[in-house]
Amino acid sequence: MAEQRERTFIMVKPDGVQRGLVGEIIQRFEKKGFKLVALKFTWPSEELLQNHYSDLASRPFFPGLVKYMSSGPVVPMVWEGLNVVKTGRQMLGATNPADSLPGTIRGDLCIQVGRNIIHGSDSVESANKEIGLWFTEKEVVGWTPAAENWVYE
Ligand code: IDP
Ligand code: MG
Repeated sequence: MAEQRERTFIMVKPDGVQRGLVGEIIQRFEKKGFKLVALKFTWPSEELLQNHYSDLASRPFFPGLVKYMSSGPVVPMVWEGLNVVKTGRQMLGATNPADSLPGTIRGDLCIQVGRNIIHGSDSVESANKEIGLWFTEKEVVGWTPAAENWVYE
């Protein structure tokens, strides 16, 4: 079904990698029932991050954001499933961890907005832009999990 093939771009930021939270974050999306279709470990360039965050270029925190995000390796991923963009954002919690509810990734695992450990696309359009920026078409892998009929009715 087409609606089960919605995709979102999720990325463990450098602080999430440095703090050893990659496994915990992947586990939350796996346990939920979403399907991993792409993943890599990479140290991104400032140029890629300026492009990724181009909507925020005029914001005062933009230079610090690019510096933070390019300070070490990150784990970009693509997850697929029904309403995965919106549900993924709910799983992340509010941008500022001071406002993120307990139970969300940011609510449980971080404290400050400038070290909020994870990125998630805010719309299907952003997801498509971000997936295209971080992955080639070949790197996004279509497959059918054995448990699919136990996740979807
Ligand atoms: P989002 O990551 O929840 O989509 P955006 O508003 O798109 O939030 O901001 C992108 C990222 O920029 C945030 O996740 C955070 O790392 C950083 N950021 C946003 N607002 C601030 C701020 O006021 N100070 C420092 N960093 C910020
Ligand atoms: Mg955003």
